[in-house]
Amino acid sequence: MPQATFHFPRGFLWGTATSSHQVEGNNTNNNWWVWEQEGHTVHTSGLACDWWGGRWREDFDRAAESGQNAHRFSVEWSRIQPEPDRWDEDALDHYRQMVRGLKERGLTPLVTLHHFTDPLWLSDPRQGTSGWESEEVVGRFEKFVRKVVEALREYVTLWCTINEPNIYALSGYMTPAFPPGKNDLKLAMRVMANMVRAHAAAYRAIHEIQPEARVGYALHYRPMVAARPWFPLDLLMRSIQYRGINLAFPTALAEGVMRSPVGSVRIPEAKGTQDYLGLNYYTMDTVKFDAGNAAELFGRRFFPEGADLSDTGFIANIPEGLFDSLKWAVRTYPNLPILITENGVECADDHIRPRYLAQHVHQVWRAVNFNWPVKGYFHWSLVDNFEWERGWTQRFGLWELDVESQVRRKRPSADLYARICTENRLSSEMVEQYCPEVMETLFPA
Ligand code: IFM
Repeated sequence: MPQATFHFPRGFLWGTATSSHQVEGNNTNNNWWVWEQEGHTVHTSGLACDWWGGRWREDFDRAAESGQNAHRFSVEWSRIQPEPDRWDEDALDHYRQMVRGLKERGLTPLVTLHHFTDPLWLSDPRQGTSGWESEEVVGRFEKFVRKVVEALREYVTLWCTINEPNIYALSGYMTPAFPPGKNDLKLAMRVMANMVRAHAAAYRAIHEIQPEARVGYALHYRPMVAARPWFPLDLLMRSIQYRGINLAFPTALAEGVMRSPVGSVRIPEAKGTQDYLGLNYYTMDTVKFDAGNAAELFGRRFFPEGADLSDTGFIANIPEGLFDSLKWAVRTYPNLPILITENGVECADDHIRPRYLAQHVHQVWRAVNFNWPVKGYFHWSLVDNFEWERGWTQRFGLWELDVESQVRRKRPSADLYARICTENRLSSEMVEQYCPEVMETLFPA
């Protein structure tokens, strides 16, 4: 068997990512809590991973003991600003303890300021409203961001303004998966435009308070290929879906113009408002023309036959897609540092995760070897957490969670990731031990 090692540069960030609503529990004052109580999700979030009850400590211990040197988590707007004119200083103090807790354990905090959830005073599913439909949200978000940055600036310099604005807008306004459950492409694009404006305002506000800050957002990027590359309608559908899902937000930051299938919006203040690109990559789609699928603009996205699928078929293990995503990022924003802010797979018995992890880390290494400025990798996720409309049916954790008892159990891939993080490399010996089935692919004889 060939012996080889893929080394990473010194100072590379190795971490995991989480979000407030998915791990904290009892977030009763936000739009997702109401959405869950109304029966739109498979399960309810309940106590989640009980981080609000203090279990973040033991999970941060797990992250630190397994060699991670960074952690991405989000603060919950509805806790910090429970009403438009009231700040909860205890909640801010709780987050201060968390970021201090990360620092004490040697982990660099990456703090996300918006990760899908809104306070009820801003967005209320009972009334079918979301404050992101109105431009007023820009000033409101900026005010919230200023408060958080002032409170945490002693410990945090790495900020992510908004997580997956494309998914927030499309899942809430094209499919009924997210609140407010509307189906209106124009409104989706208005929401996205307001997210671009809010991001730009937050970017400036953070730099004003903390000039040394590094500010970005996390884009859910989905590479796509046409099912039949010789068939013009498949190519057209691929292009519409690809641009609609992936490009609206990034073009706004690159050019100051948000381009979408329903027109362009000039947002000049957004141009250049990122110090790094956060990339969330999970999988890649094949796209076909489908005359019967008007809901998705006559395109159908699917995985190729025989794909290496996750438990519920939500993700196909296509590591080359991560390399393609990084190539797109480097071409779109030459020289801009890139963080892989999420990457992972749902698998309860861990049969796929070790190979998914090794194969994706290998693609990151390839990118680093082209001298592309990839500075870190955050695996989704540290511990099983609440997966939105899919409830607890999908298990993304390096640690398994028994939701009832709150007991955590380490999965084998946690040990593999610990080796990668601790040694700052991926070796043939690790692959041989944890996922020998991909030995030949990663280390061909
Ligand atoms: O759990 C989510 C996360 O909140 C956003 N990105 C995708 C993850 C897996 O579905």
